[in-house]
Amino acid sequence: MNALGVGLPPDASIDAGRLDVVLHDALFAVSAIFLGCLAVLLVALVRHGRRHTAAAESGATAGKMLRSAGVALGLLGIVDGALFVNALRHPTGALADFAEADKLPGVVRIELNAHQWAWDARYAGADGVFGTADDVTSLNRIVVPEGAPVLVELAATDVIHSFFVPALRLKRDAVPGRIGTVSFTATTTGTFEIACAQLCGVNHYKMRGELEVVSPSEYATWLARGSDLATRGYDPDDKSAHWAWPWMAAR
Ligand SMILES: [Cu+2]
Repeated sequence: MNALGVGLPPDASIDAGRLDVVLHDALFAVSAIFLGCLAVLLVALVRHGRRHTAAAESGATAGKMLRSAGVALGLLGIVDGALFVNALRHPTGALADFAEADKLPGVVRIELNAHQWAWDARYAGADGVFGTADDVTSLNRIVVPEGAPVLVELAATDVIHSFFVPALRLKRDAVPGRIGTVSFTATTTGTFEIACAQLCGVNHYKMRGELEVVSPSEYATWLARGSDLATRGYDPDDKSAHWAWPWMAAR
């Protein structure tokens, strides 16, 4: 983002830069095509004025068809070719595959429950199992360590919401009745905005949260303390607090 507040927010994940390249290349390609179309229109305006007598249209000839096909293929090459080349230029690792990424060392697992109008986050705690007394829960705030792969399972309990973290270039719908998945690796410590990107009711605008990226040691401290507090405050009769689901149950 520049001084005028125009452009993309600062990137804070390993994937953001790759997406920015695609966005910028696509914008460049679309702008070039747009200017080309304008130029053709301009030439047509000048050449086909009042005094211009149109030559008889002879119908589709092989030459014309070849020319049209050439233009169509050229446009396809410019737009999709740019996307394809960028996809090859930055081959992605295991994070493209959620089940594969789940096996990575140091992976952070978060269950995120979207509802009108907040984000409920849950960490499995010291025992690594969701839905137990030592689960760490957090409202409108996700804490993750810098440099670690983070996997998020995303649910919604009422209407469709959308988990959007602009600094990560990450957006995924949270659909009632389904568990969605997203993964990211944050590269910069700091606090970043979480927004709901799907109009979900009158207080949609309030559905903001914070993603806090901290050092691995700070994260370990935060999680251990949260797990400890959760265990001591655990109330087995408070059913509404136990909204967890088994990790990777949807697959
Ligand atoms: Cu929402």
